[in-house]
Amino acid sequence: MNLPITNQIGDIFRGHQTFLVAGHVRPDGDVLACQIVLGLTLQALGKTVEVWNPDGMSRKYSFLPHADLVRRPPSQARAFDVVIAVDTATQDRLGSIRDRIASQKVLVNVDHHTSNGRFGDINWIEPTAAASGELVHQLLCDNRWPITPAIAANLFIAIATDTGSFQYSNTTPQTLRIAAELIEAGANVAELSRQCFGSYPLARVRLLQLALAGMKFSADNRIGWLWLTREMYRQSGALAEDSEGLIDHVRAIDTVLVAAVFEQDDTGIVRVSLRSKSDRISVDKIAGQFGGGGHAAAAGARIPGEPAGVEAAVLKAIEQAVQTAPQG
Ligand SMILES: [Mn+2]
Repeated sequence: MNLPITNQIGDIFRGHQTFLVAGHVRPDGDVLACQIVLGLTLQALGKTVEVWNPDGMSRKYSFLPHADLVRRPPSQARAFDVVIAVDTATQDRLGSIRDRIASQKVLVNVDHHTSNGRFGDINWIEPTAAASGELVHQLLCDNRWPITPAIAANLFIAIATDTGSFQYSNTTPQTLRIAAELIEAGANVAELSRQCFGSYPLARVRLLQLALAGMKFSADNRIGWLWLTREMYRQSGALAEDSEGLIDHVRAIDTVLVAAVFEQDDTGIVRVSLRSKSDRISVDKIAGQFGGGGHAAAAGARIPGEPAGVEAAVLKAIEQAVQTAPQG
């Protein structure tokens, strides 16, 4: 008999004792909240559990209930019965966690990225889910594990952040049904939204101010992009995590179909984030040309090279996609 995957994962949870919940570098709200919820659920089952993110808990999401569960990996490797990777498309994205796992019996991979490399022993990859938080919610429901107010708050933020507050095309009727259940289970929408979307550090706005000054457009203003330079970070006092969501200011311009944000890191790599507002332009295909991936409406890549050269190559690929997109 083939058990549903949520029950297979439930059996793995029930049948083992030591667990690691792992999430991707440069964490977003979805991965951090899912990591916390899986950690709380395993604790409630009486398991020994570690929750590691290579970058630790970000300042932005430290309001999440039980945020202190999320730790940076220790310097010494440790052995676990089960490692659960959540919201993490490739093992690369686990960063420093990879060499801090001495051994594991089972690797469980739970994610909603189309590009997920299916690197687990058990892979639950569901690209129709708006957020990994939807999958974690289903895992809890199918196994009749309780959704406490703290868990509801975390899952609400997981879904609210990955859907841009329920605005992006990944928002489905099911997304809103789950959100409704989370509100019934104790998620306080107004308070959580204020903490998540209405409490930006001033330094982040200063960074935005500098970046918008250099914003550029092409293809009749259908493509908009900006750079976040190290000099801008220095001047504004912003942290790397403050860049999350800045792309929405380009995306939100009426003529823009594809928005891009470029950022040079310290290792000669340019990080590119892409957003599409057209269901005829899939930015994961553009990112894929440069070794990246993601979703149709939101994707990214890390590209080695000089800033000007990378910008020109990416812009050419975007222009190609915009020009050849079917009209409708
Ligand atoms: Mn996600």
